[in-house]
Amino acid sequence: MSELKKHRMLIGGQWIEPASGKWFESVNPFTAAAWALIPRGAKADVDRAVAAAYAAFYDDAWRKLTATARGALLSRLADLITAEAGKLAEIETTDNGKLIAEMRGQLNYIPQWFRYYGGLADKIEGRVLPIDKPGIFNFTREEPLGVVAAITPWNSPLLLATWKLAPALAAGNTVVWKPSEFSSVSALAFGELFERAGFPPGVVNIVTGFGAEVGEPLITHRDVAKIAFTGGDKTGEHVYQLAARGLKRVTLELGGKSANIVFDDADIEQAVKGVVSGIFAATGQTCIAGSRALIHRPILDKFVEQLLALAKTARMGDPLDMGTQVGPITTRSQYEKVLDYIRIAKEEGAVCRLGGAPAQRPECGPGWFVEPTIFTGVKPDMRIAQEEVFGPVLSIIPFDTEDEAVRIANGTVYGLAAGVWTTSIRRALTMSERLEAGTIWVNTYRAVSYMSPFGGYKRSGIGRESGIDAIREYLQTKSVWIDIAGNAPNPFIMR
Ligand code: TXE
Repeated sequence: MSELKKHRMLIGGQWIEPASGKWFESVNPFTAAAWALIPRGAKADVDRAVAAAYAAFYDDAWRKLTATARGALLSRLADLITAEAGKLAEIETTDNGKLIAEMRGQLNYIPQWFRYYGGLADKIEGRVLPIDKPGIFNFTREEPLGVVAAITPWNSPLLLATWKLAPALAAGNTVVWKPSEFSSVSALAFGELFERAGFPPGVVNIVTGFGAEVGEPLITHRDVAKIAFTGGDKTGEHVYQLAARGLKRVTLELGGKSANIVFDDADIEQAVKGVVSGIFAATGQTCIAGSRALIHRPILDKFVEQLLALAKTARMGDPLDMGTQVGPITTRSQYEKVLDYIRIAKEEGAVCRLGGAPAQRPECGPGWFVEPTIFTGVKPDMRIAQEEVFGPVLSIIPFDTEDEAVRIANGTVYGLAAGVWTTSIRRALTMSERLEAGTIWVNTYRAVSYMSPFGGYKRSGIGRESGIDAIREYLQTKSVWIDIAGNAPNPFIMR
């Protein structure tokens, strides 16, 4: 344990040790061995970080920066991330076991968010309103909120943090970021780049540690104005309740049980690839996992046969190897949760057609691997078809009509995304209207962009990330009234 690197947290521009004097291990999911020591933050560290962020918010070094200069900082940060992308991707893979091929792709793409919101920083405009009161000039200003708490998960650690940090900073807020306890090393390496880009001290602070010890004091801190959270829906509900006590602004990006719907007129080969990518890419550990494949009954047998054939070819193994297609599960508890759901599905009567057990392949070593798993005979109301597994487990559900497909797809508490595979333009449009989800993909799956809004319907979340409008989640509107007539009307009645 003593050979592992002891990391420090970023507070007020200083790299500091935790007040508790305690660290915890971050475990590499491929080797199942500890590889880094993470500072175990607590309330005292949160108080310091929020004080630093609060002071930075009111400090001229940040507040008096022109919006254009603020944008330039974000753009400089984007250049630094580009230069460090390879190194950061390797850290992420070591920390969370996601494929290096995917993490490199994310790291190379992340700078676009900072460039996009950097460009937007000096286009945040108020309006002059043609007010109905004579002698009044009325205009609006769009102002930052103050200190934003960003709480992020382990599955795409830097990408999901970027979705919060880029608009929050472009809008002129300051940030205290609590990364997941399972993926803190990349966050701390990322933190160095803010310093190097020239952000004033205290504008971005990072406190590592656990949800109850760091997350809760952060959410409930009086000087935190807004919470931007990505995680599971149960934690999200708890975060929402805590934030409500302080009447804080909240955006939540939570999980899903997304349906990938294949009609009999679809290009089957493409649809098979789309369904595989929807559930087995990222080992199913993604909020947008297409964990339910809804298949039109006329093509059911043919589709399942082709799907099994492709899924069987998935190469498992070291996530740092560019040729690996399915990596380990990130945490031991998540590994156990996935195996638990496989057991539940079998008990519920679903038929396991592929996988359904821990991987015993030599190339998987001691890591937490679960075989790509496919169930048929799944009924829409089974737990395996209703609850988020967050692993490589696919439920196949047949349907006969468009109405039935819509009913099944919309029949969960979630609404993050849905996929539709069809060559009919009418079907593509009607399904995209009828499906209750924040993102609809037609003849593609798992596409995201800094330009396009992302977020959930129903229990999948509140608010949107990415795209122009997402910056409004980090702004508040002020209405300014100026009397230009110079004659006060009756002071005893409302003007
Ligand atoms: O997530 P948590 P976990 C889903 C997925 C997964 C389940 C549990 O189904 O199996 O959630 O995963 C912080 N106050 N998703 O336990 O708990 C925590 O430290 C404040 C979907 O890893 O939601 C971490 O930084 N913060 C998802 C963050 O919340 C708290 C991504 C997320 O952790 C806290 C991850 C508390 N009381 C999991 N408790 C997605 N939408 O992509 C925890 N945290």
